[in-house]
Amino acid sequence: MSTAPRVKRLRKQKPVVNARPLLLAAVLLTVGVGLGWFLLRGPKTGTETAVGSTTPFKPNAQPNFEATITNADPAPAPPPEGMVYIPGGEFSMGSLDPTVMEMSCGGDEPMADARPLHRVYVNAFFMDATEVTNEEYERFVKATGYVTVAERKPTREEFPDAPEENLVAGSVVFAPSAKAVPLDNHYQWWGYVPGADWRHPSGPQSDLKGKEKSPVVHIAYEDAASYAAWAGKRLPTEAEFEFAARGGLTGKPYSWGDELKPGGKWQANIYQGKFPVRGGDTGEDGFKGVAPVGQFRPNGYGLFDVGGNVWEWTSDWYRADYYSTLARQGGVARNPLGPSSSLDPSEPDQPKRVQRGGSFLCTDEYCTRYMVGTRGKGEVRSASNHLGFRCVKSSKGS
Ligand SMILES: [Ca+2]
Ligand SMILES: [Ca+2]
Repeated sequence: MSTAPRVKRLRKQKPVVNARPLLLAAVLLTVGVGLGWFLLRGPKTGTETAVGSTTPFKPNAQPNFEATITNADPAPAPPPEGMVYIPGGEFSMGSLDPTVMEMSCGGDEPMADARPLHRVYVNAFFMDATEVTNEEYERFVKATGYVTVAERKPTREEFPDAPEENLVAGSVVFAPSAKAVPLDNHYQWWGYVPGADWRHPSGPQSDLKGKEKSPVVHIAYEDAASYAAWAGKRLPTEAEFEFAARGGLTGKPYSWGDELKPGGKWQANIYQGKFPVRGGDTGEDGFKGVAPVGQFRPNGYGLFDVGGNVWEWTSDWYRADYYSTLARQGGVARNPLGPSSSLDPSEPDQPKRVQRGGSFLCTDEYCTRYMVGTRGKGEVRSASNHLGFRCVKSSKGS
């Protein structure tokens, strides 16, 4: 699943829908959302490899999960409203290869960027129990007058080569195909829609009536970070997100345990049915498309929707080799903040940050990134209708 970044199309295609150039582009199929922006802008010079080398880490044997060691300290204070206490501790971060685990519903992606498993420690913190909702984001916008990236007209400076008619504010929206298509080109089911933004999640004719408790979407990285700063919070690091999402469990494939559908009951808002065909989403889990937050059982820390519903931004830059770098260093990585720069080998010119959790479009037929140790990524100026966020707050200040 993934979204397309906004840029790609701007440059080369005639505008049909175009736009912000498509900013969208997408990025690998997995990602949450993608990039586009840089395409429009033109490649950056030199995507550095500030963290580690790009040489794959090849230990003699892949490490397996070791026990999660949860800090025993009690919460220093009652959690702020809407947040839960995450005690912190040490855990094995990442994912085994689901394609060789004899697991059903693991999909056909090896998830190489989520290995090797490595030990990580994170301090205690507070985390929003749910994804940030439309009504919460509206309070921020009313208080500050903030305008999201999707609502801004792309500038000639950003996209010097784009046709003028493509420089239109908008965002990427899932557009189901008329019939079954090969799952090898996400442009078949993502389109850049002028006028799509957080207030108009499906396009200019849509609105937020009845969606007050649904997660806000069409949120680029800076839109999420700006909200967090206003709220006196911050975005989670990737390590914080995964520690929290695991809910105190050790090495489980899902934030709720071992099985995708224990007792025949869906545990998250993902996608059932033929993907990405129009009318293909059967909504067997109770929801076709996005769901209001908090509709499924929370994990062990009281967090809702850390798998599924909408993808969520983290503050880490994305590098496919970051886990290898940490593993090479050995020991326990303490409160890792991610690499100092981004490098996705498949789209090296696009600055991307890590996204987590998968969305209502994830399915074991195509993208299983609702699995708790797996990773997504997205170009920082791109958004879509399945990308949102939640915030954290350090338990002692910061
Ligand atoms: Ca669903
Ligand atoms: Ca989510």
